[in-house]
Amino acid sequence: MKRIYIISSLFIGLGFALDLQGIRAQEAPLSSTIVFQEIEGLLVVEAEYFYKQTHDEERKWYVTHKGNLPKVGRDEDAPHIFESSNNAYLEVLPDTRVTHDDKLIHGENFSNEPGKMALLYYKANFKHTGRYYVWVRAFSTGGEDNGIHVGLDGTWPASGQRMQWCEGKHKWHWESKQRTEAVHCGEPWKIYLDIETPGDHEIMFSLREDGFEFDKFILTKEKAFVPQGLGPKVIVNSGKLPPSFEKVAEDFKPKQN
Ligand SMILES: [Ca+2]
Ligand SMILES: [Ca+2]
Ligand SMILES: [Ca+2]
Repeated sequence: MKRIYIISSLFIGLGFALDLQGIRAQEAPLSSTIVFQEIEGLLVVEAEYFYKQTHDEERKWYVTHKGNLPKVGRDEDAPHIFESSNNAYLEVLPDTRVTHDDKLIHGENFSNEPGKMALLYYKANFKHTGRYYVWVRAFSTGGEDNGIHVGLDGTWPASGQRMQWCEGKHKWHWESKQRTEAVHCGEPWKIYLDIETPGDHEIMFSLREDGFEFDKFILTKEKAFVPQGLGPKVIVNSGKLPPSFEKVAEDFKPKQN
């Protein structure tokens, strides 16, 4: 009897400690088996369906949806589940550089170099080769949560570095611009990946600024295409797309505890 008591209190204590540290939110990838499918020059992927994450010691991507609200250190803005595609998104946390006054620490809350911190991996199958422009749907509330890098098959080409958002603050917003010396807010048609062979490829993203909120991305061969609203529908090649997450109202606030 005593042993049962000790074991059960151990579990309760452990559960409490895990919850306090927000480890509950560090869930495994929602699906490790999905391969997304490019159709007619368009690939559409929900950010939350990455299959792997690495280099996550300093910063890590957390899935946010109604049933999973990560608490992992500093994060000053409210969840933005409302009007996110699939009612879920990723945020790279903690977010210790919120404004320009917070210290910029390379390798901790910022990485101008791609492929160094908080790497996300997605599997995709392509029927068509060529140049694909990358668009990402992001939610930015400040000037220090609006940059990311994109890569392909273990490489980080110059055309995938420093994706930048300036417009569309405080709402989900599609963008495809590269921050350059000349234009800090980013230049269009400079963010692209060249798919040289048909078949399976790996699309990757890595941290540039902490607190970045990442809903969905597309790759499109059509230069003039601008995704609107929630963006096009996701198509999978293999694996099963889980059911959508629960919708929330515009005034949704997490419970205080
Ligand atoms: Ca945040
Ligand atoms: Ca930040
Ligand atoms: Ca999403």
